[in-house]
Amino acid sequence: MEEEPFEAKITKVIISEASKELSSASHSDVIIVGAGPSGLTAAKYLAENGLKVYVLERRLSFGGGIGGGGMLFPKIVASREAEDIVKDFNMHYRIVEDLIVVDPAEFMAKLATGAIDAGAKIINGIHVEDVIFRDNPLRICGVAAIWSAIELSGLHVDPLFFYSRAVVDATGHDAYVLRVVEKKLPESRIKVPGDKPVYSEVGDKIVVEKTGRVLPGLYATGMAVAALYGLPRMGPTFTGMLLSGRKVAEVIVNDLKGR
Ligand code: 48H
Repeated sequence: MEEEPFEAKITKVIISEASKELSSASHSDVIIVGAGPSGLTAAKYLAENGLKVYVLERRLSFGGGIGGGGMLFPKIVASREAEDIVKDFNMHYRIVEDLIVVDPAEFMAKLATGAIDAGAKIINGIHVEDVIFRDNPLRICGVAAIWSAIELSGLHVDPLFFYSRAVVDATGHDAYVLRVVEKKLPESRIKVPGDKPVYSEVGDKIVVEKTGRVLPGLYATGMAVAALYGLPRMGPTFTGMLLSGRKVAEVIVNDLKGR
């Protein structure tokens, strides 16, 4: 037989390696939905604790709302309470008027690198459309997902399943996973009123206080928490997102390692 053509090898390696990866993702410890600041922060701290973590992100990039800075002005700010997290991710930063200032490109890149280096896997182009549940007692044990391209095409294609011990809604203002549970599992009694108008200091603090388990197996972090509890927005300050991501990781580690 003739030597394998280079093009055939490219295709074969991509498909077989991606299949291995997706097969492995079919059963994990934690599925994080959304690769924004809270999801990526959670991913790093979870993976550092030895958990098998996948981040499923519907876009072909990561960072969620980071890239836009404030009204597209390319700087990210956070309060100094988050300085240890910024240091954990090896970000370059300046302190201006007691605020941490980071470039959005570095903020996104370092959050993703920190998560990846800790062992978490980020898979882009996957849209999470549903959850997997068990009843008596009610618990969430994974997600159903589809390629984002299929979702955008409007084709009726059944999803595949990613079973996990914990699912984290890190989808930001959309609170996509929580809204699915609100709509399709009324016995969960989850209501998602959406976030309140801006009150930055308060919003940044309560979002962290309220971060944690929503149902057995289901957790929320970042702006999804604000949407769930009707908390004030904080605008382009990322303190709450970083602290919320770290907190949800602590809660999950405690829950999963305790079992
Ligand atoms: C797969 C999905 C799905 C889905 C959405 O919006 P994000 O940046 O989320 P957070 O909560 O980490 O950060 C919020 C922050 O960016 C922000 O907007 C702030 C602080 N606003 C304050 C204010 O006052 O406005 O990222 C969420 C990610 C995005 O990348 C989405 O593409 C992704 O989740 N996503 N991925 N399946 N169904 N839904």
